[in-house]
Amino acid sequence: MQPFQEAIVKKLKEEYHTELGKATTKQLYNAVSKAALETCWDTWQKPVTGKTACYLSAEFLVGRLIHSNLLNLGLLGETENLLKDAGINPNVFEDVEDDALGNGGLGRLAACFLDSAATQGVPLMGYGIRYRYGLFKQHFAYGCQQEEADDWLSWGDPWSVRRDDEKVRINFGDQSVWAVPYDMPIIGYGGKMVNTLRLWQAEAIAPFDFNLFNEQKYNDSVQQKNDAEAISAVLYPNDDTDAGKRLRLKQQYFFSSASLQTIFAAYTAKNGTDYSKFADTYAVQLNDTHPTVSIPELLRLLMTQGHLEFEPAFQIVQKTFAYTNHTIMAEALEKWSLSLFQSVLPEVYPYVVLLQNRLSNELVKKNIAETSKYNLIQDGMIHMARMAIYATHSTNGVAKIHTEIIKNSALPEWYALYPERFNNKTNGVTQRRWLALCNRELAAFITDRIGNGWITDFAQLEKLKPYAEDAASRKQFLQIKRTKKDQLADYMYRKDNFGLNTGNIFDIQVKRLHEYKRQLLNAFSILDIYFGIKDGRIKEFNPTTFIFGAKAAPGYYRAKGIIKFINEVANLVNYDNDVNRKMQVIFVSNYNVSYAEKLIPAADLSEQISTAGTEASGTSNMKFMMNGALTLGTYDGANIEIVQNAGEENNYIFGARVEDLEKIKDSYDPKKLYAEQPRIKRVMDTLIDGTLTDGGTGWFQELYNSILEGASWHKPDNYYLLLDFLPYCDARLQANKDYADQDAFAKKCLLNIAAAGPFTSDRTIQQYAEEIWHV
Ligand code: OAK
Repeated sequence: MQPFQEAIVKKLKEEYHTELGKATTKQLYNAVSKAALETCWDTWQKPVTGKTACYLSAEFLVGRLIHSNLLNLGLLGETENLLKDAGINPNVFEDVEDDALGNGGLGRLAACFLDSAATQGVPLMGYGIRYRYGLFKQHFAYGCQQEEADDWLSWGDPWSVRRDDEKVRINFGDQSVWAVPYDMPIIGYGGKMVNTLRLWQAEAIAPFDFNLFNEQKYNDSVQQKNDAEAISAVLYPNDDTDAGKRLRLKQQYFFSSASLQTIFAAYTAKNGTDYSKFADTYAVQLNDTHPTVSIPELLRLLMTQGHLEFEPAFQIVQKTFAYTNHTIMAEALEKWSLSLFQSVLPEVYPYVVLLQNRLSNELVKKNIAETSKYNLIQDGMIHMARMAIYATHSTNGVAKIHTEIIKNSALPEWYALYPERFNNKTNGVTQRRWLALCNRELAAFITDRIGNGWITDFAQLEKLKPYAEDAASRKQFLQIKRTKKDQLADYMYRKDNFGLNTGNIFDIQVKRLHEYKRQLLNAFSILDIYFGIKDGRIKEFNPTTFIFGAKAAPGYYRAKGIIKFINEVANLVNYDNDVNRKMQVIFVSNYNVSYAEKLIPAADLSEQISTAGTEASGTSNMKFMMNGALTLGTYDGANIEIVQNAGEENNYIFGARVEDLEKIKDSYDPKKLYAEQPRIKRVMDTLIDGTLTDGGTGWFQELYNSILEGASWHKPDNYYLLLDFLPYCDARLQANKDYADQDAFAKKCLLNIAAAGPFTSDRTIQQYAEEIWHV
């Protein structure tokens, strides 16, 4: 046995009094994880020298850690061999639930960044919240989403180390709590660097009141404990929108203050009260506006504990912080009511006023009289994005088009004021998880041809380009795709009890459910194909499985209606013997990181169909690309950069562009399209003519109205589904037709993989490190 294998056996014996053949999955998981953690403990504990970057984020969607950590430590093979030799399925850990401490794109990006930084030797610390319950688990009842708590701790938490000695006190207007850190190792590939993700847990200062207990006031006796623990109890399930709730503001201040207090104390312990080097010691990146209250918090620390005047404190703050914007959706630009902010954070509010005063002076000096779009405090609200732009040295978007939209249409007044602050950092994803780990067959295929340097230097993928011309490589690629479809079929059968037709084209849209992402457009187009096949309008059609995966925010009425609609479309299609040899529609339940790791490698077509100008970047588009799926998408977010690099001719781009929408937005009339295009009318009418049923809820009628009539808060068809409908159907049918020549299709796939080099988060992190953090 290898030393690591022995260490696992020893752990099982010492911690659980058991052995390999007898241990439960949970025991195995904990023993392997703890043994692995010990192998990198010393590296982890080495103090960081030089400047440290800190990534503050309300979400870190790390996904299951055991496989990625073993891969990065070079221990995956040994572990799997040990399991196999003991007669244990090496996939046992697939039953271990994900820790889902994030909603979607923003949280998963944070996790990719941590992996990339540790791999490239960038000292990057993550700071966030240790939610007791992560994103809800989803299942369907009669096609409707039902939510259930995500009790991720039931599997144990072997990758975290509780640090009682580093807890800090957090003061709100109406309560004080402890923030207790749980540290997780972030192991770089090769194990040379181990960074830290520190997640804060809220706990009561005095967990129990004995006097109240003696008076038999049992609920009151634990009131303080419950109120404290509520702060880190649950992840808000809203993606891209903000609820504006008191507890949410408490969460934000809770982890922001805990993180800044720690950073501030560490600096002071090392350098005393000379704060002139603070911004050369720490760079702090704000992952969207959720941690923006860190700005007045650092001002407060510098001025009260550091005894600085406001102006020098402001200079340090501005040099330290940088801000990333992840959406231009108006409803996601965070605002807090002044009265709420003052009551929750009375000690912080004065520093917001100081910031506002400084801004006001500056606007006067610059002769800007119209200040309503700049004021941090305006009409009884505090505008967090404005604060984040004003008090930092860098504001970045996450794809080229997104950054341009920020500068020219979302926040042009700020761009006019500080053009030098705005910059782009196109997102990326880690190829360790999203290729090496989730698609080992394709990884081996690539390594066989160009060596394994791509694992840490993704630009090397370019060397794969000549193999697109190689018939044997194309054939082998297609075989791998088929293997991944078969593996997905097994997994899906276990999770959802669906039987997949693995000979079909796999056309996949997986992402949070949102109107702007247009899952409804996808469903409409599926119905159009369905009717087309039934009516004989579509004669040749390569059998296709259409797969959806998406969670809707529990309070998002329309999104839930769209889920129900797609499930009804699935029933219609799958039970219709006229078409179900040609098409299959599937909505997987509880789509999450682990499901994504199975779905993405099996895809032929990657659905990226958001309305132009709405998806800031998208990151699944990159994961699909590196797994050899072709993008069927709009000119939006990072799709643009993807197809520019891989060749538009090797992907399927359709629909109105931002410039087109700009021109027609005032005259757009979806009713006209509905009246003039029978195919549009036909699919729209399924919402109201009884073809499909919403169970008497009124959901479908409301969706129908939202498109043709609009609503009090938006114009009809504000995401232009009907405008893009026919071009989308055309592009989709073209892709379907092209698939008939599988060899030619495989060539396009290989060209996409070979062009995926820029979309690694290693590149993104390098750019943040060089251009923003200077580490
Ligand atoms: C979530 C909450 C508030 C604001 C933004 C988000 C979010 O997840 N945005 C997403 O961020 C991803 C990473 O940058 C992008 O790829 C997505 O396009 C964007 O919607």
